[in-house]
Amino acid sequence: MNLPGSGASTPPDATALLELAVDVAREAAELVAAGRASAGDSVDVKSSPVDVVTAVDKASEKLIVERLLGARPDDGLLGEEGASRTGTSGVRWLVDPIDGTVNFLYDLPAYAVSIAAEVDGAVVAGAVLNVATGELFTASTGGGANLSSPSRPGSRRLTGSRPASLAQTLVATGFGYREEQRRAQGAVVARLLPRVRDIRRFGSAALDLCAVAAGRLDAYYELDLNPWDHAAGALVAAEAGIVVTGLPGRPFAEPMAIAAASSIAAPFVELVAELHQ
Ligand code: LIP
Repeated sequence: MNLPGSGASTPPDATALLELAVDVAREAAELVAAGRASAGDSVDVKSSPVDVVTAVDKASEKLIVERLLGARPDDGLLGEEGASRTGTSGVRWLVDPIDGTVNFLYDLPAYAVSIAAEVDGAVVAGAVLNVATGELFTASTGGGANLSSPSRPGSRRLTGSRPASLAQTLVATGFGYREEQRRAQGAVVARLLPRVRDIRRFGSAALDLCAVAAGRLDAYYELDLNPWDHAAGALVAAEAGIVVTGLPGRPFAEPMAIAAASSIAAPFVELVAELHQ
């Protein structure tokens, strides 16, 4: 979709921003899928020996940046692999070229291209495309959350799940890349496990948040995520009626990201707070 090429970007309209995010995510997903077999050929490390980035992550980000700023030259952008630009249009893109890079490296089918558009600091449109399955999660403010998948025609409106109690709640979480952080996070999981139905660790915050929106999980929490990890997925969850919040008195993802089905959100937030005292 070509926006008017007048040099000045058109005023931000959430639906138009979402369409652009989807178009670009689809193209980036093709590149990522084509690079899967050679993912291990070129791997660098970032914050720790287990925090990796592949040449495909970098190529995906380069393509996404070119497409988004090609269509909207006055926008800002922040990408996981270093792309950073201050715009003049009031729109900023939050880009994770491959969320779940370790899964990508191991060919575990849970890695996604995640693109979100923020207007004046608020996320208004988001697309998360699971490259391995082709499932596309989308949302725009007030427009609801939807899932379209290659195996089903059309798209499905997402409304989350309704677990009866905390003990019946299926929880996902994630861990950082630093040893001492992982030790602390492991200790929290040990205390959480007897209090909920079970735990899942899928390895992609963007897909975890979308799974809560789709009712495939009842709740998710994770510490110290970056804006590109959660921006699009958190909007999908919120537009599906999921409670998206931080610890009591704290904003979402500062530092705790919590997404929970409304039927258990209050006791779940309390429990996560208790375990992180
Ligand atoms: C990943 C997150 C995941 C977290 C991992 C990692 P990446 O992002 O999506 O939730 O547990 O440690 O941060 O690095 O694959 O883009």
